[in-house]
Amino acid sequence: MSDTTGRTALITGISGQDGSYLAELLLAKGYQVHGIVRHTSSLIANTSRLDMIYQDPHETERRLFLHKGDVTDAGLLVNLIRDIRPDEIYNLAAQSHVRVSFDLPDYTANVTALGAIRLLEAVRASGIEARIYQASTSEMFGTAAPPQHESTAFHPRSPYGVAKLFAHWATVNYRESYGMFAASGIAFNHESPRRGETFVTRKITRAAARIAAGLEKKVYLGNLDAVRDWGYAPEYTEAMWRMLQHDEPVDYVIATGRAATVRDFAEAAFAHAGLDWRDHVEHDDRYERPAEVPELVGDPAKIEREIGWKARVHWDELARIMVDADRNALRIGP
Ligand code: NAP
Ligand code: F7E
Repeated sequence: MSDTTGRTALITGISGQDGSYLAELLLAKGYQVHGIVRHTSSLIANTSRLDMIYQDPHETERRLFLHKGDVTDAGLLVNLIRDIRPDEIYNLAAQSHVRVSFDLPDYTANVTALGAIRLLEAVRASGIEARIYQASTSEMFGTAAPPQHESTAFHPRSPYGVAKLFAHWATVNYRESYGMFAASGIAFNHESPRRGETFVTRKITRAAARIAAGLEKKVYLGNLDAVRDWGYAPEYTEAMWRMLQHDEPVDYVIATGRAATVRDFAEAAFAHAGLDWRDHVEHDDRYERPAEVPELVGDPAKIEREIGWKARVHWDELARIMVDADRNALRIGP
């Protein structure tokens, strides 16, 4: 790989799960890292996942810069990109919760779909030659039969999936229309101890930890039959970076290729906490979706062959990593 010291990157969604791991990775590689964080009325900014790498604004040697902003603000994006002149831009900002997107379809489209085209247009308007990573998703495949790969036909099943498909094709279109180095990673589910607490893996591992500690007795879930291909988030942010170091802008599926049901994940997580999941998991309709995506299992052959990236952590080890982290957070770790 080429020397990356002194390069500049801009990350939208830096405060999210992936954004925080990617910022750590890029800082370790010598990048100057800029991130967009949203305004909140109650906090200076929502940056708890960045605590490990926070640098005081008065530090002279600092390489992490956080900018107040929002991907719904086109002018902000243009001005920021003109000022920073990044070599690489990672568009991770999204309303990323599938169930929530059914309740907030307009908002989800504005952030997740239009946010991507605003960013692409801002790069074009600023006249710089930044390489752009777009965070596409396996949700775009929807009901397509597994294993899904780069040529599988899309059939999204939620406002989130539809919005991401718009952003995906916008990325392809700007690449083809203007010759921009813009590439989409079609990432399958990836998780970590930093996963939001309402996504199913974290909801399960957090509940297993709290039940083992005697703080709760039950967790309420929706569809236990859904099949997912769960990988480990820090490995997926490494894949994002590698895609932008490639000679050409190419779209890749990022996945482990292994399948498990929500039930399998719950069984493994509870067992690791010394519990039987059947004693603690109850069903609640409110966690079902108007349209479900039944089975997502990726075929990562292309990224393994062309980029040399391969997932190492699979869903059962991931469940153990996340349970250990949630138990440690309660100070009762193994
Ligand atoms: P996440 O934890 O939900 O993070 C989303 C980030 O976007 C947060 O930093 C959030 O800020 C920010 N954001 C939301 N609305 C915004 C707005 N209007 N303007 C600016 N920033 C905004 O998601 P993730 O799991 O890290 O995923 C990263 C990206 O990959 C997302 O685009 C997601 O859709 C996509 N993706 C994720 C997966 C997965 O399994 N994790 C798989 C495929 C694709 P706040 O912290 O202020 O909310
Ligand atoms: O659901 C089922 C649910 O919300 C996984 C996002 O990062 O990955 C994520 O989307 C499965 C679904 O993730 C509950 O019905 C059962 O079948 O953890 P999830 P997701 O919808 O797959 C994709 C790739 C993204 O791009 C998204 O941004 O689990 N499930 N019971 C439940 N899900 C939740 N959240 N809560 C439950 O109680």
